[in-house]
Amino acid sequence: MTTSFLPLQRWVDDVASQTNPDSIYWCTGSEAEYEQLIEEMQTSGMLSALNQDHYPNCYLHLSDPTDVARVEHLTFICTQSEEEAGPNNNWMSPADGHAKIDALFEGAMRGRTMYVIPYCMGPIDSPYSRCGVEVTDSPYVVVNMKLMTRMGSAALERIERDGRFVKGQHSTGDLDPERRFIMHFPHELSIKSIGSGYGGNALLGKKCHALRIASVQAREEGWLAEHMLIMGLENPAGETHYIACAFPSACGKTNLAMLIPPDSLPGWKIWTLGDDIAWLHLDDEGRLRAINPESGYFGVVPGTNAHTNQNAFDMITHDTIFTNVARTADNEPWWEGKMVGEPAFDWQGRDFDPASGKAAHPNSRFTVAATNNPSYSKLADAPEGVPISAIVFGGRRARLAPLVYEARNWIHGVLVGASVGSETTAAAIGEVGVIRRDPMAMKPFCGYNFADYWAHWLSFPERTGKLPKIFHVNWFRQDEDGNFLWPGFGENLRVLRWIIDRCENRVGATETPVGYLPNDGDIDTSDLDISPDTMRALLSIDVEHWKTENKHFGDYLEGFGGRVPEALREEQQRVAAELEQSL
Ligand code: OXD
Ligand code: MN
Repeated sequence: MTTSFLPLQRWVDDVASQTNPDSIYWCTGSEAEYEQLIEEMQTSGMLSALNQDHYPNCYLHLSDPTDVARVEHLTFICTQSEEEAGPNNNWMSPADGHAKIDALFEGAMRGRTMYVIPYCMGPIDSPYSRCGVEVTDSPYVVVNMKLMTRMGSAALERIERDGRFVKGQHSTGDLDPERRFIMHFPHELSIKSIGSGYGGNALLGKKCHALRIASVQAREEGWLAEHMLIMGLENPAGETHYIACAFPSACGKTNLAMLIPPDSLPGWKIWTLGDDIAWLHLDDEGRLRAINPESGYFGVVPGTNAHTNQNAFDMITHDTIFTNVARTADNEPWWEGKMVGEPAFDWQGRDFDPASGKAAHPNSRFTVAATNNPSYSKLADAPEGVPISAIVFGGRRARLAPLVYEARNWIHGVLVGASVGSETTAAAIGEVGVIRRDPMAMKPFCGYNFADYWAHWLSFPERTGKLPKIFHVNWFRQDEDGNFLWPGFGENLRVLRWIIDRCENRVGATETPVGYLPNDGDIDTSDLDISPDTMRALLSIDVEHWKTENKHFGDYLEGFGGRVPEALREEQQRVAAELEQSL
């Protein structure tokens, strides 16, 4: 297969003459192709089969030990002016970016096959979907892209029809962290990534295209590309509400998206549309609708068990690619928090020795098609997406944020989203457990200046009066001894239920300077071992702490200079003044 679409053919030829692969293979996306690649990778040692009796069609890939997470310090946005990329991004000029990375691509695919992967982010027949083509020398990338996106012939046909696509050029290079870069050229609709085979750096449809490049396109075209899960909540009367939730990496988005209702909430059902990315558009009636551009999950494995996420636990027992997990003596995948079995070999393939650290890498992953998920919603394939009733922000905050609160209006909601902060996790290289600011959970993923991004968010009320309400949740609040106050997981549905009740005006709330809080008793705690005092602690606001936080956020805004939208500054100052008065 090649293409009749000349700009694509020319680009593929150009990449080939720069990188010198031994051969070029155009991916069709067929099952036979997937099986063939899996076979070849087992022969080359890139994959090994796991216990096929208990984990049919499951395979393990162990990556280079220096290549286990996204590398934000090596990720660049290349635009003419540095201001356009903003203080939230690493910047390089397009000329410098191309020159630096092109030198590394010279001859990089020698001795390898170059795979051409046409893919479509979103349902093939959706007007909201966008296509791309990734060329890569990694068969691991091809099989992951097959699980994560709609890739192959149908995507190529759409590209030939649309006449446009995002160009993604990837090579694992020599995996030397000194020669690793992920560069984005938003105005050329292109991405170049070299030196890493790891998920977010190498599966270019995901963070690079569906967030960094798409966020720029979304601003130009009037929509939003967000780091959000999409889920449907069906109540016992059969009404379904859809919500989109943004949390920083590894804060439980996958678990929330697949939540299993607790026994105490009979008749409720949860439907998963996506666990990581949402593209949000206004429809003809002015309602915000969401599609998930992906069609699979690249989830964090450690901590997945029958209690935390039964759906994920079941879904990864077949047709799954594991990366950097440990293995048991009978060749089953194993990870910390699995609760069954024990490790015999660690994530580097060595005999497991607790003295050498964890058995599975903390950022080990599963890649699996979304249709494997028992709570998969067929509407994930609906070209028109689903209407969104609420947007929910959240983070890991031991002390500050209450279990849930509602923003007063859209502008306040933008402030709530912009001030999201969270303790860092293993999803990116760097220190774990320190608080970092992660506006809208997009710090690593917004392809342009945050100040312009907030202005874009703030422009939505000019276009419609039907925007969803905005909320903030915190499942991670702790007491003085570091114990979590809220049980989390399935019980989070109790909080989501309050959110839906607020959207339907079925329940009141208490107004505070930081937003609306649930009234005593409005979050159903029946059958939960949680005292009224603990509930009060979970919903309390420490005014002094909030004043400090608000001030820090004001200082943070200063870093964006005169570009910060006035409405956002005013909102931050309004909250500051009200906190002052509330003493
Ligand atoms: C992810 C991330 O992999 O956010 O989804 O790091
Ligand atoms: Mn993510």
